[in-house]
Amino acid sequence: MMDTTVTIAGQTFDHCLMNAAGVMCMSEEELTQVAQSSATTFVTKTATLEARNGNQEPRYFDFATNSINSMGLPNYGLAYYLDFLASEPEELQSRRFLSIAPLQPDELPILLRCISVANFRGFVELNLSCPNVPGKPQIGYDFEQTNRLLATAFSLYDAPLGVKLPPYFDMVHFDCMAEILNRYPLAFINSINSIGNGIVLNGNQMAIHPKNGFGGIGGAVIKATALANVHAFYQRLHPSIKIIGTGGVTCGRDVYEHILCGAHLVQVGTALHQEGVGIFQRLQQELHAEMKLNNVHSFDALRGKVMYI
Ligand code: RRO
Repeated sequence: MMDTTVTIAGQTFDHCLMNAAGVMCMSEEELTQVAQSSATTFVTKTATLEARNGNQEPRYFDFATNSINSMGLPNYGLAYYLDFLASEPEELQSRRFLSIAPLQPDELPILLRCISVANFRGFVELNLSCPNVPGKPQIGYDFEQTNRLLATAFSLYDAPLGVKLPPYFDMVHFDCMAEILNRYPLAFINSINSIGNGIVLNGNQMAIHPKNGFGGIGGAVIKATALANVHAFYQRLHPSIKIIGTGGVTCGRDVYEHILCGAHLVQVGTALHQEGVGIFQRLQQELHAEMKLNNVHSFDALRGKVMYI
C-alpha cells in the first residue's frame, strides 16, 4: 500500500499534485475544470482588490517544454474568487488555496479583512513574487518590506497563510529570507514563482510584447533552480512551515525529486498549460511507478531524504 497523503495546517490532501497559480485558475470555468480533475486541490489566479485586465498581448509564449509570460496580474478581483470559493462545500473550501497580492502595502489589511468577512478559512497564498507589473518590484527581493508585510498580516489574520516566493540565487539570501520567515507562524511557503525577466526570441522578435519582451520563465528549464530553493528552505525553515514545490515539473520523476528535496505539495504550471488537466493523472501514475522502483511507500519516507555524496 502506498501512503500519498499530505497534511498541512491540519488539512489532509489525498496526494500532492495541484495547479500553480496563474495556470487554469482565472475563471470559474477553469477552476471547476481543475476541481473536477485528479488534482488534489487548486489555487486561484492571484487576486487583487479590484479586477485587472493585465498587460498587452501577446503576453504568454510556449517554447519547447518552457514558457515566458508577462501577464501583468489579470484577474477578476478578490470578490469574484471569494464568491466562487463560497459556492463550494465547506470541507472543500478549507483545502483550497486563494492567491492574493496587494498592489500597495496598505491594501494587504483590506484584502485580509475581506477574506475574514467572507469567512474563507482555507489557505491564503500571499504572492510576493509577481515579476510582471511595470514599475512594481518583486516584494520577495526586498527583505525589509517582506518582514513588514508579514508582521502586518499576522497581526490581523489567524487562518492558514503562506507566501509565494521568487527564486533566490545566493546562499546568503536563503539565510536572510529563512530567518525572516521563521519569525512567523506561516503554514507554508511556495518556491518558486517564475524566474523573472528573461527574454525569449520568436525568430528575430521578442516573443512577448509587454516590458519590451522581458518576462517570467517557467517550465523544464527552471527545475534546477526550483529544487535548490525547495531544499535550501527545507534545510532552514522551522518544520511547521511546509514547502510547496513549484517549477519544472513535466513528469513523475520531477515530482519525486521535489518531494525528495523537501516538498509537501507540488504544483504544475507550464506543463499544465501545455497538456491540460489530464496531466495530473499521468503525473500521479508516473510518480507511483517511480516510488515503487525506489521501494518507497509513503511521501513521509521520501520527503527531504535526498542523499549527499
Ligand atoms: O500575472 C502575472 O504576470 C504573473 C504573476 Br501574478 C506571477 O506571480 N507570476 C508570473 O509569472 N506571472
